[in-house]
Amino acid sequence: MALVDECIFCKIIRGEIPSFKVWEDDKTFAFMDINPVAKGHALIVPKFHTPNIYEAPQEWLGPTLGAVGRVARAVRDEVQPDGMNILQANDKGAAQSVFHIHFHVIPRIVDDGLTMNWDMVPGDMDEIDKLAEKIAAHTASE
Ligand code: DGP
Repeated sequence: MALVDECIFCKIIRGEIPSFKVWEDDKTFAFMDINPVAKGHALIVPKFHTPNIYEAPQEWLGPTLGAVGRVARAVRDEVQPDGMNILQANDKGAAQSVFHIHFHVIPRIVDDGLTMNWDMVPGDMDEIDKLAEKIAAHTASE
């Protein structure tokens, strides 16, 4: 594992900051976004600190995308949305706010009006906690 001290997602991976974890293996970690843009919004990160897609080593991207698929299927099964976007932002022009590469799993509903950028509004933590448990059960049973 190659994590750094000052990164918020590295702290989450190390368990220094709490998170609603839905998946973890030796190379990847997934947790609910605490500012969800949709019910079931989750984040998947490698256990390797790298800021973006340009710098991410290939050997970390493969396992991370594998975990993205696993979590996406789990969120789909639990939330049953009309569709799903996988989003990954690079640099400020793309509204990246945390500089540890991460993939958003964003469930979509027809005509939900979501756009590529969104306001950071904290979700209902009890609701996120309960949903995380259900999604984690799906990811574990794959
Ligand atoms: P981006 O803008 O693509 O860099 O997305 C960063 C996301 O990370 C954003 O949707 C909010 C989320 N986020 C920021 N801080 C925390 C945190 O401490 N915990 C969790 N679970 N999510 C966070």
